[in-house]
This record gives sequence, structure tokens and C-alpha cells, in this order.
Amino acid sequence: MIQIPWEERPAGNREIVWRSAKNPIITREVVPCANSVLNSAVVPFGDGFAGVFRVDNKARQLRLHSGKSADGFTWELSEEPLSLIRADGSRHLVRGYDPRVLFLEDRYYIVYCNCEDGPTVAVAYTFDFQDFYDVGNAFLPFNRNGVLFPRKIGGKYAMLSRPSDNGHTAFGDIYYSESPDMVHWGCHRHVMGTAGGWQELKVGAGPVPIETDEGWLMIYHGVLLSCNGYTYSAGAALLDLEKPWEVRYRTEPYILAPQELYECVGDVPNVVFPCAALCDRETGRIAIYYGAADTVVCLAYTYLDELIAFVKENAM
Ligand code: BMA
Repeated sequence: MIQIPWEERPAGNREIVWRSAKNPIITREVVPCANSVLNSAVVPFGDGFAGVFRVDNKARQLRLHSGKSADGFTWELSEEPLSLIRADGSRHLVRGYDPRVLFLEDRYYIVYCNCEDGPTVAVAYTFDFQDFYDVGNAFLPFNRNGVLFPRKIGGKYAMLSRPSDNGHTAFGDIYYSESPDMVHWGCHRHVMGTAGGWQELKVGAGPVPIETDEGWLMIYHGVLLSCNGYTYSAGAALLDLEKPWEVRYRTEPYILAPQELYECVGDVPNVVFPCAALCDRETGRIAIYYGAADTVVCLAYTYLDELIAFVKENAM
């Protein structure tokens, strides 16, 4: 296994999740056209890492860019926004955001919010992070947050999503859907809704869930409405392994909330939005990539066993 990004918990820090001292790790300077680089997803690839990045450009259009990194900290992004190859061979510019990426069976899947005919959740894939192929929309509009599971469950592909509206949706629960072929999705089940405090307004899945003996570890975002607007924090839950629509535990306190300047100041203040988590099974280390204030990409860390224990001990 390649060494995932890691920095030890600073002395005296008693938080379950701690931030990289290098934050923010990706800023707008990484691509000339960028107004902001935010909610982005990465995976181990070859001798290093690859990913799909949300770049809002200087026309404030929502685009995706591919990227590569040797160490997971320093990234090179494609100058051109991502386009998808369709079944007829034509190329189609992606107008979309909030990608997730995972390796499943023989390829890397990308799930993102497609603004073209939506917004709704769409699927694409790549083998090499050079050529990307369109699979199509998974759901009807409106749905703006899709996360695939990293293996079939009960013989079917499985996806978490959050049905929404066309705007800055003031509601949102997490649902589970199945597919025999990655194209046709059904058997939709409710997984979890809002709760009090930091997750009172809406909740949505974050990184690809991590399979553990205690269930699927799902890091998710939760939103509260203050007099100043939305505040996006992150929590964690354990979902049943074979019936992931059954929540075993979910945290009452958040695990990460906007507190640093780069999380509280930016295009959308007070946002932490995790989209990827690299897990090294040997060391139990987890590196979480999250968007901050809809402006930059940041890194935070935790240990798998500590997070599982935290979820169980701090369950609501
Ligand atoms: C959500 C999405 C995210 C964004 C968040 C906070 O609805 O648009 O991309 O980070 O709002 O602005």
C-alpha cells in the first residue's frame, strides 16, 4: 500500500479528528481558470494518487478537473475541465460538482452532481484518469449528493443519495438505492434523517463508506441553520453491513466543524464538506479530504479504531 498522507495528532489535541498543519492543501492557484477548488475526491492510483476535483471557474461555472499526486499533498490538476466520452464517441463537457471517486471491480467510478439535465446524481468511469466515460444519470432530478458503496451488496451495486430541490435545499435525508447494472436504480430505502443540533436541517453522505467488522463506517455532513445561514459540519455513523439502510450508531456530537479561518471565511462561510477518505488498513490511519468554505481543499486525520469507538460511545 502506498503511504497515505499522515501527520500525527498534535500534542495536547484531544479531538477525534485533527487537521493537517499544511491546510489548505489545494487553493485556486493550482489551475489558472479557478475561482475555487473545493469538494473533491481522491484514490490511490499507480505509485501515487489520482482524483477528480471540483473547480468553480472564474465565470463561476461548475466544472470537474482530473488530478494526480505523488504524495497526496501536492496536486497537479488538468488545465482543461473534464469531458465525458459518450456511447456514440462524442465528447461532452461536464457541468457538475461534488464528485466522489472509487475503485470498483475493474475501473474507477465517478459519481457527481450533474447540472446539465438536473441537477441530479450521475455516474461516469475511467481506467486511467485520462479518458472518462459517461454512464448517465442514476436518478431523476432533483438529487445532488450521491455516494457509491465500494462493493456489491446482496448482489447489487449500492448507492447513497439525498433527494433535494433545485435550490439551496432546506431539507434532506439519506436514502439507499440498488442497481443490477449501474444504470437502473431502484429499491429505494430511507437510511436516516435529520437530528438535533449540527445536523438539524439536512444530512448527506460524504466519502465512500469504509467496510469494517462493525458495519459500514459512513462519514457524513450535517447542516444547521443559524441567523447567518447554513453551517456544514461532519459526523460519522455505522450502517449494517448487509442492510446498510439500517443505522446501527450515529454520532450526537460532530467529528469536524468549521472552526479554522479557512473553513469560516470564503465563498460560502462555515463549511466543512468531506468527499474522500483514504484508509490504510495496516496502520488504521484515515486521511479525510474535505472542502472548506467552498473555496479550498483540506486534509484531516483520524484512526479507524478510534473513530469506530467514538461513534459507539457518542451515539445518539
Ligand atoms: C451544498 C453543495 C456543496 C456545498 C454546500 C455548501 O448544497 O453545493 O457543494 O459545499 O452546499 O455551500
